[in-house]
Amino acid sequence: MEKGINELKKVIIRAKRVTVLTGAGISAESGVPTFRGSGGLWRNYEVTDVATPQAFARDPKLIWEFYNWRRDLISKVTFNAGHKALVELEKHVNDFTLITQNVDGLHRQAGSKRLLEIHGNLWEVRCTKCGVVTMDRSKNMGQLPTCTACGGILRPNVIWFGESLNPDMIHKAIEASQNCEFMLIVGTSGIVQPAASLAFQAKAKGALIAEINIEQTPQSGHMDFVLTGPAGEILPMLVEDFN
Ligand code: BV8
Ligand code: ZN
Repeated sequence: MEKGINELKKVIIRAKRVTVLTGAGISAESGVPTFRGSGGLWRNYEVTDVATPQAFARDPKLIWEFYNWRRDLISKVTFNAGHKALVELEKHVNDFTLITQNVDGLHRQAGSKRLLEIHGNLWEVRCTKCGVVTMDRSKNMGQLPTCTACGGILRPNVIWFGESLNPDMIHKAIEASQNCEFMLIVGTSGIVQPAASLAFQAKAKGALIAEINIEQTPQSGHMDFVLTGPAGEILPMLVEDFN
Protein backbone atom coordinates (compact mmCIF):
# COMPACT_ATOMS: atom_id res chain seq x y z
CA MET A 1 0.00 0.00 0.00
CA GLU A 2 3.08 2.25 0.67
CA LYS A 3 3.76 2.66 -3.09
CA GLY A 4 0.14 3.47 -3.89
CA ILE A 5 -0.25 6.10 -1.20
CA ASN A 6 2.91 8.02 -2.13
CA GLU A 7 1.99 8.08 -5.82
CA LEU A 8 -1.53 9.13 -4.88
CA LYS A 9 -0.24 11.93 -2.61
CA LYS A 10 1.79 13.34 -5.53
CA VAL A 11 -1.33 13.49 -7.71
CA ILE A 12 -3.64 14.91 -5.09
CA ILE A 13 -1.27 17.68 -3.90
CA ARG A 14 -1.20 19.07 -7.45
CA ALA A 15 -4.86 18.49 -8.28
CA LYS A 16 -7.00 21.59 -8.96
CA ARG A 17 -10.37 19.87 -9.53
CA VAL A 18 -11.18 17.01 -7.17
CA THR A 19 -14.45 15.14 -6.62
CA VAL A 20 -15.00 12.60 -3.85
CA LEU A 21 -17.79 10.00 -3.61
CA THR A 22 -18.36 8.39 -0.21
CA GLY A 23 -20.50 5.50 0.97
CA ALA A 24 -21.34 3.84 4.27
CA GLY A 25 -17.73 2.67 4.74
CA ILE A 26 -16.50 6.15 5.69
CA SER A 27 -18.90 6.15 8.67
CA ALA A 28 -18.07 2.58 9.73
CA GLU A 29 -15.20 3.74 12.01
CA SER A 30 -17.66 6.08 13.73
CA GLY A 31 -19.70 3.00 14.66
CA VAL A 32 -22.42 3.26 11.98
CA PRO A 33 -23.18 -0.20 10.51
CA THR A 34 -22.74 -0.50 6.76
CA PHE A 35 -25.52 -1.89 4.59
CA ARG A 36 -23.96 -4.94 3.10
CA GLY A 37 -20.99 -5.66 5.31
CA SER A 38 -21.00 -8.30 8.06
CA GLY A 39 -23.53 -7.46 10.75
CA GLY A 40 -25.88 -6.50 7.94
CA LEU A 41 -28.24 -3.83 8.99
CA TRP A 42 -31.40 -4.18 11.04
CA ARG A 43 -33.20 -7.26 12.45
CA ASN A 44 -32.01 -9.24 9.39
CA TYR A 45 -33.92 -6.95 7.05
CA GLU A 46 -32.04 -6.05 3.86
CA VAL A 47 -32.01 -2.28 3.41
CA THR A 48 -33.75 -2.90 0.07
CA ASP A 49 -36.65 -4.47 2.06
CA VAL A 50 -37.25 -1.48 4.32
CA ALA A 51 -35.92 1.56 2.42
CA THR A 52 -38.71 1.55 -0.20
CA PRO A 53 -41.97 3.48 -0.69
CA GLN A 54 -43.82 0.16 -0.93
CA ALA A 55 -42.57 -0.93 2.51
CA PHE A 56 -43.61 2.45 3.96
CA ALA A 57 -47.08 2.25 2.38
CA ARG A 58 -47.47 -1.32 3.67
CA ASP A 59 -46.23 -0.75 7.22
CA PRO A 60 -45.19 2.85 8.07
CA LYS A 61 -44.82 1.96 11.77
CA LEU A 62 -42.20 -0.73 10.98
CA ILE A 63 -40.30 1.70 8.74
CA TRP A 64 -40.38 4.37 11.46
CA GLU A 65 -39.03 1.74 13.89
CA PHE A 66 -36.12 1.23 11.47
CA TYR A 67 -35.46 4.95 11.08
CA ASN A 68 -35.86 5.68 14.81
CA TRP A 69 -33.29 2.92 15.46
CA ARG A 70 -30.89 4.64 13.03
CA ARG A 71 -31.61 8.09 14.49
CA ASP A 72 -30.87 6.83 18.01
CA LEU A 73 -27.67 5.06 16.89
CA ILE A 74 -26.35 7.97 14.81
CA SER A 75 -27.20 10.53 17.52
CA LYS A 76 -24.62 8.71 19.70
CA VAL A 77 -21.73 8.78 17.20
CA THR A 78 -19.57 11.52 15.75
CA PHE A 79 -17.52 12.06 12.62
CA ASN A 80 -14.12 10.36 12.39
CA ALA A 81 -10.63 11.18 11.03
CA GLY A 82 -11.75 10.18 7.54
CA HIS A 83 -14.55 12.78 7.46
CA LYS A 84 -12.14 15.37 8.92
CA ALA A 85 -9.48 14.63 6.29
CA LEU A 86 -12.01 15.39 3.54
CA VAL A 87 -12.69 18.78 5.19
CA GLU A 88 -8.89 19.39 4.99
CA LEU A 89 -8.86 18.32 1.35
CA GLU A 90 -11.73 20.72 0.57
CA LYS A 91 -9.69 23.61 2.04
CA HIS A 92 -6.70 22.71 -0.13
CA VAL A 93 -8.40 22.21 -3.51
CA ASN A 94 -9.99 25.19 -5.24
CA ASP A 95 -12.59 23.21 -7.18
CA PHE A 96 -13.85 20.50 -4.81
CA THR A 97 -17.13 18.56 -4.55
CA LEU A 98 -18.00 15.88 -2.01
CA ILE A 99 -20.82 13.59 -3.12
CA THR A 100 -22.14 11.29 -0.41
CA GLN A 101 -24.59 8.40 -0.52
CA ASN A 102 -24.79 8.54 3.27
CA VAL A 103 -27.78 10.02 5.03
CA ASP A 104 -26.12 10.16 8.48
CA GLY A 105 -25.15 13.84 8.27
CA LEU A 106 -21.58 13.16 9.52
CA HIS A 107 -19.86 15.01 6.64
CA ARG A 108 -21.95 18.10 7.43
CA GLN A 109 -21.14 17.71 11.15
CA ALA A 110 -17.38 17.43 10.33
CA GLY A 111 -17.53 20.75 8.43
CA SER A 112 -17.74 19.78 4.74
CA LYS A 113 -19.31 22.64 2.80
CA ARG A 114 -19.24 21.67 -0.91
CA LEU A 115 -21.42 18.67 -0.14
CA LEU A 116 -24.09 16.85 -2.18
CA GLU A 117 -26.18 14.47 -0.02
CA ILE A 118 -27.60 12.64 -3.04
CA HIS A 119 -29.67 10.18 -0.98
CA GLY A 120 -31.01 12.85 1.39
CA ASN A 121 -30.53 13.32 5.11
CA LEU A 122 -31.82 11.15 7.97
CA TRP A 123 -32.47 14.25 10.13
CA GLU A 124 -34.95 15.75 7.68
CA VAL A 125 -38.60 14.67 7.52
CA ARG A 126 -41.11 15.35 4.74
CA CYS A 127 -44.90 15.46 4.97
CA THR A 128 -46.48 12.88 2.65
CA LYS A 129 -49.51 15.19 2.26
CA CYS A 130 -48.31 18.80 1.95
CA GLY A 131 -44.66 18.05 1.16
CA VAL A 132 -43.18 20.43 3.75
CA VAL A 133 -39.61 19.43 4.73
CA THR A 134 -38.34 20.11 8.26
CA MET A 135 -35.13 19.34 10.12
CA ASP A 136 -35.87 17.33 13.27
CA ARG A 137 -33.02 15.87 15.32
CA SER A 138 -35.22 13.82 17.68
CA LYS A 139 -33.68 10.45 18.50
CA ASN A 140 -37.19 9.02 18.28
CA MET A 141 -39.91 10.52 16.09
CA GLY A 142 -42.57 8.30 17.64
CA GLN A 143 -44.53 5.46 16.05
CA LEU A 144 -46.25 7.49 13.35
CA PRO A 145 -45.24 11.18 13.35
CA THR A 146 -47.64 13.63 11.73
CA CYS A 147 -47.27 17.08 10.17
CA THR A 148 -48.08 19.99 12.50
CA ALA A 149 -49.31 21.99 9.48
CA CYS A 150 -51.76 19.53 7.92
CA GLY A 151 -51.79 16.32 9.97
CA GLY A 152 -50.29 14.25 7.14
CA ILE A 153 -47.98 11.34 7.98
CA LEU A 154 -44.29 12.31 7.99
CA ARG A 155 -41.63 10.21 6.22
CA PRO A 156 -37.82 10.36 6.35
CA ASN A 157 -36.60 12.82 3.69
CA VAL A 158 -34.30 10.25 2.08
CA ILE A 159 -34.32 8.69 -1.38
CA TRP A 160 -35.65 5.12 -1.15
CA PHE A 161 -34.95 2.31 -3.60
CA GLY A 162 -37.18 2.76 -6.63
CA GLU A 163 -37.36 6.53 -6.07
CA SER A 164 -35.62 8.95 -8.42
CA LEU A 165 -32.90 11.19 -7.05
CA ASN A 166 -33.51 14.94 -6.95
CA PRO A 167 -32.80 16.00 -10.58
CA ASP A 168 -30.81 19.06 -9.56
CA MET A 169 -28.73 17.00 -7.13
CA ILE A 170 -27.89 14.26 -9.62
CA HIS A 171 -27.14 16.85 -12.31
CA LYS A 172 -24.60 18.54 -9.99
CA ALA A 173 -23.10 15.14 -9.07
CA ILE A 174 -22.70 14.16 -12.72
CA GLU A 175 -21.17 17.56 -13.52
CA ALA A 176 -18.71 17.29 -10.62
CA SER A 177 -17.75 13.79 -11.83
CA GLN A 178 -17.31 14.81 -15.45
CA ASN A 179 -15.38 18.02 -14.74
CA CYS A 180 -12.85 16.79 -12.22
CA GLU A 181 -9.28 15.71 -12.94
CA PHE A 182 -9.22 13.36 -9.99
CA MET A 183 -11.96 11.35 -8.22
CA LEU A 184 -11.69 9.49 -4.90
CA ILE A 185 -14.21 6.68 -4.29
CA VAL A 186 -14.30 6.00 -0.55
CA GLY A 187 -16.09 3.24 1.39
CA THR A 188 -18.70 2.14 -1.09
CA SER A 189 -19.51 -1.32 -2.47
CA GLY A 190 -20.27 0.30 -5.82
CA ILE A 191 -23.61 -1.51 -6.11
CA VAL A 192 -26.22 1.23 -5.78
CA GLN A 193 -27.12 3.16 -8.91
CA PRO A 194 -26.90 5.82 -10.17
CA ALA A 195 -24.13 6.68 -7.62
CA ALA A 196 -22.01 3.71 -8.74
CA SER A 197 -21.84 5.06 -12.30
CA LEU A 198 -20.21 8.37 -11.26
CA ALA A 199 -16.67 6.96 -11.13
CA PHE A 200 -17.02 5.81 -14.73
CA GLN A 201 -18.38 9.20 -15.77
CA ALA A 202 -15.17 10.73 -14.38
CA LYS A 203 -12.93 8.13 -16.01
CA ALA A 204 -14.68 8.55 -19.38
CA LYS A 205 -13.71 12.24 -19.28
CA GLY A 206 -10.07 11.43 -18.56
CA ALA A 207 -9.97 11.78 -14.77
CA LEU A 208 -7.77 9.57 -12.61
CA ILE A 209 -9.90 7.52 -10.19
CA ALA A 210 -8.82 6.03 -6.87
CA GLU A 211 -10.64 3.63 -4.56
CA ILE A 212 -10.21 3.51 -0.79
CA ASN A 213 -11.86 0.44 0.75
CA ILE A 214 -11.07 -2.30 3.24
CA GLU A 215 -11.70 -4.87 0.52
CA GLN A 216 -11.83 -5.23 -3.26
CA THR A 217 -15.07 -4.17 -4.97
CA PRO A 218 -16.52 -4.85 -8.44
CA GLN A 219 -15.02 -1.48 -9.43
CA SER A 220 -11.44 -2.13 -8.21
CA GLY A 221 -10.29 -3.44 -11.59
CA HIS A 222 -11.19 -0.13 -13.26
CA MET A 223 -9.35 2.07 -10.79
CA ASP A 224 -6.04 3.86 -11.41
CA PHE A 225 -5.22 3.50 -7.71
CA VAL A 226 -6.60 0.97 -5.21
CA LEU A 227 -5.72 1.63 -1.56
CA THR A 228 -6.86 -1.16 0.71
CA GLY A 229 -7.40 -0.15 4.31
CA PRO A 230 -9.70 1.84 6.59
CA ALA A 231 -10.70 5.29 5.32
CA GLY A 232 -10.05 6.73 8.79
CA GLU A 233 -6.37 5.78 8.43
CA ILE A 234 -5.71 6.31 4.70
CA LEU A 235 -7.44 9.68 4.18
CA PRO A 236 -5.47 11.49 6.93
CA MET A 237 -2.24 10.11 5.40
CA LEU A 238 -3.28 11.54 2.02
CA VAL A 239 -3.68 15.08 3.36
CA GLU A 240 -0.94 15.12 6.04
CA ASP A 241 1.52 17.16 3.93
CA PHE A 242 -0.95 19.90 2.99
CA ASN A 243 -0.02 22.27 5.80
C1 BV8 B 1 -33.07 5.36 -9.04
C2 BV8 B 1 -31.16 6.13 1.48
C3 BV8 B 1 -34.42 5.77 -10.95
C4 BV8 B 1 -32.00 5.31 2.34
C5 BV8 B 1 -30.21 4.66 -0.23
C6 BV8 B 1 -29.71 0.74 -12.58
C7 BV8 B 1 -29.96 2.08 -12.87
C8 BV8 B 1 -30.81 2.83 -12.07
C9 BV8 B 1 -31.40 2.25 -10.93
C10 BV8 B 1 -31.13 0.92 -10.65
C11 BV8 B 1 -30.30 0.18 -11.45
N1 BV8 B 1 -30.24 -1.08 -10.95
C12 BV8 B 1 -30.99 -1.13 -9.82
C13 BV8 B 1 -31.56 0.06 -9.62
C14 BV8 B 1 -32.45 0.38 -8.53
C15 BV8 B 1 -31.70 0.84 -7.28
C16 BV8 B 1 -30.39 0.13 -7.02
O1 BV8 B 1 -29.32 0.65 -7.31
N2 BV8 B 1 -30.48 -1.05 -6.43
C17 BV8 B 1 -29.28 -1.78 -6.05
C18 BV8 B 1 -29.54 -2.51 -4.73
C19 BV8 B 1 -28.92 -2.73 -7.17
N3 BV8 B 1 -31.45 2.26 -7.36
C20 BV8 B 1 -32.45 3.10 -7.01
O2 BV8 B 1 -33.58 2.71 -6.74
C21 BV8 B 1 -32.12 4.56 -6.98
N4 BV8 B 1 -33.13 5.29 -7.70
O3 BV8 B 1 -32.20 4.84 -9.66
O4 BV8 B 1 -34.14 6.07 -9.59
C22 BV8 B 1 -35.33 4.57 -10.90
C23 BV8 B 1 -36.64 4.76 -10.50
C24 BV8 B 1 -37.51 3.65 -10.50
C25 BV8 B 1 -37.05 2.38 -10.88
C26 BV8 B 1 -35.69 2.19 -11.26
C27 BV8 B 1 -34.84 3.30 -11.26
C28 BV8 B 1 -32.15 5.09 -5.55
C29 BV8 B 1 -31.00 4.52 -4.77
C30 BV8 B 1 -30.92 5.20 -3.39
C31 BV8 B 1 -31.39 4.24 -2.34
N5 BV8 B 1 -31.22 4.85 -1.01
N6 BV8 B 1 -30.10 5.29 0.94
C32 BV8 B 1 -31.34 5.07 3.67
O5 BV8 B 1 -30.08 5.03 3.74
O6 BV8 B 1 -32.08 4.91 4.63
S1 BV8 B 1 -28.96 3.66 -0.75
C33 BV8 B 1 -28.07 3.01 0.54
O7 BV8 B 1 -27.06 2.21 -0.09
C34 BV8 B 1 -27.31 4.01 1.37
O8 BV8 B 1 -27.46 5.35 0.98
C35 BV8 B 1 -25.86 3.57 1.12
O9 BV8 B 1 -24.97 4.59 1.27
C36 BV8 B 1 -26.00 3.13 -0.26
C37 BV8 B 1 -24.88 2.48 -0.97
O10 BV8 B 1 -24.33 1.51 -0.15
P1 BV8 B 1 -22.81 1.75 0.30
O11 BV8 B 1 -22.69 3.15 0.79
O12 BV8 B 1 -21.90 1.34 -0.80
O13 BV8 B 1 -22.70 0.81 1.55
P2 BV8 B 1 -22.36 -0.75 1.55
O14 BV8 B 1 -22.68 -1.26 2.92
O15 BV8 B 1 -22.97 -1.41 0.35
O16 BV8 B 1 -20.77 -0.79 1.33
C38 BV8 B 1 -19.91 -0.26 2.33
C39 BV8 B 1 -18.52 -0.36 1.75
O17 BV8 B 1 -17.61 0.21 2.67
C40 BV8 B 1 -18.05 -1.80 1.51
O18 BV8 B 1 -17.43 -1.88 0.25
C41 BV8 B 1 -17.02 -2.03 2.63
O19 BV8 B 1 -15.98 -2.87 2.21
C42 BV8 B 1 -16.49 -0.63 2.84
N7 BV8 B 1 -15.96 -0.36 4.17
C43 BV8 B 1 -16.38 -0.83 5.36
N8 BV8 B 1 -15.65 -0.29 6.35
C44 BV8 B 1 -14.75 0.57 5.78
C45 BV8 B 1 -14.94 0.53 4.39
N9 BV8 B 1 -14.21 1.25 3.52
C46 BV8 B 1 -13.25 2.06 4.05
N10 BV8 B 1 -13.01 2.15 5.38
C47 BV8 B 1 -13.73 1.44 6.26
N11 BV8 B 1 -13.48 1.54 7.59
ZN1 ZN C 1 -48.28 18.47 5.94
